[in-house]
Amino acid sequence: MAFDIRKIRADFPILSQEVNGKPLVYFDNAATTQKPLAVIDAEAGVYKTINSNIHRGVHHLSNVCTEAFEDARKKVAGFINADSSDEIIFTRGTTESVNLLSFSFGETFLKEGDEVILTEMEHHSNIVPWQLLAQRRGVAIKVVPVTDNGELDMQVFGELLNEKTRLVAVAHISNVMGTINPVEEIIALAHAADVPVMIDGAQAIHHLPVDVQKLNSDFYVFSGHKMYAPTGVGVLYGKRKWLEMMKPYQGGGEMIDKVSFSGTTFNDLPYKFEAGTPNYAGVIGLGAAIDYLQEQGLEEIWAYEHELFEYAKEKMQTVPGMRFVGQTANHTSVISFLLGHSHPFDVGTLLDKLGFALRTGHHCAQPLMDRFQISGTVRASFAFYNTKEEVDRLVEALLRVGSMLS
Ligand code: 7TS
Repeated sequence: MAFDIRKIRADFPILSQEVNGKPLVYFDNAATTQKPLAVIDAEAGVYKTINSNIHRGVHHLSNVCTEAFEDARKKVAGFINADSSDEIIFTRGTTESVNLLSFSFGETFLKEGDEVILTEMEHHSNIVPWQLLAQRRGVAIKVVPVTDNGELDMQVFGELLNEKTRLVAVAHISNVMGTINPVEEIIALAHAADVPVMIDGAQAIHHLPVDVQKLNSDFYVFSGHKMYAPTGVGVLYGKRKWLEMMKPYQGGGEMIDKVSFSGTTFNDLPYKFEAGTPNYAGVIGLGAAIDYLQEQGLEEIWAYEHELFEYAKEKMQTVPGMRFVGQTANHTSVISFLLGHSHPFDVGTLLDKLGFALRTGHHCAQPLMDRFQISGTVRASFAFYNTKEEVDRLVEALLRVGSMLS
């Protein structure tokens, strides 16, 4: 299928508007992506036609809504090639998935003196839940450093792995630099030491093929809203053997088998981890996002994004004073930069006046900012509805902003 960018952009009504009197250029896709009509209509369609609480009813609407919800679970399982849809736990997003894992895995397997390995480039949501666990259970956190060019120091990773390590939790792609981490190698090394691995796929799930069985990752987490689906829905994939052993996270309806005051037994997977009424409209929207991506052609999307990213890197490099933060060969979708000695906030504010949506600041990765001794960056992040013309406009705008601020 030919990649028809005009047709694709027509699927995203939000893109065709003006901001500050200029056509909007949306380059904040790492924060959240825009939604195609197919997703908006699917979510609205739930409320228009089948809204009913799931799993509990004998009546028609409840059954139809439950079927649509479970159908979306199968689509997610297929999308990441999970062995079974029982291994797909729906959450509110990556953050809740990490909190679930740190709590349930921690309460089940970790004790004082055990170690968890993280990296210096993690998003706060893959740091703070582990720190809370560390405080609760006396667990130590070890951190893989980042090299000057923005890669993980794999030698130190090898040295940190030891008989006290219980889990490695690492981003697939850095939300600041776009570095694609060598997750296959990390998983192989960790498994050789009998240590399971959680991959934070928030920035990867929509930019790369993710096959959890091929990766052999024990856990893989991501958010719907970063992959063109509604906000408020996310996924924790876990291998059945771990999920079955893990204690529940939240208690409530749906996650139980039998409740009595003399003792409660829990439901089977995946429901054991899905207490309460879930965001079924969002989950059904996530299923629609997967359908939409597959209809456009994943290979075509990834090839287009790659070309756009390479184009942006090359063009942006020509702007005087341009300094990229993180320069690895193996990176994608995100470019963090500083412009001369200008404050990122000033650059972002002036770009906003020209119609550009870019993010500035620490990007919820303060340890990484400390590593590079900077307070923040300006970040451009791309999606398949962006165009080379938009990149050209950004470069022109950066030339203007650069001369205004110098
Ligand atoms: N992990 C990574 C790598 C992320 O980029 C983010 C969000 C999260 C976890 C948390 O995801 P959430 O959906 O639960 O919030 N990253 C960003 C960002 O870079 N700008 O805004 C949100």
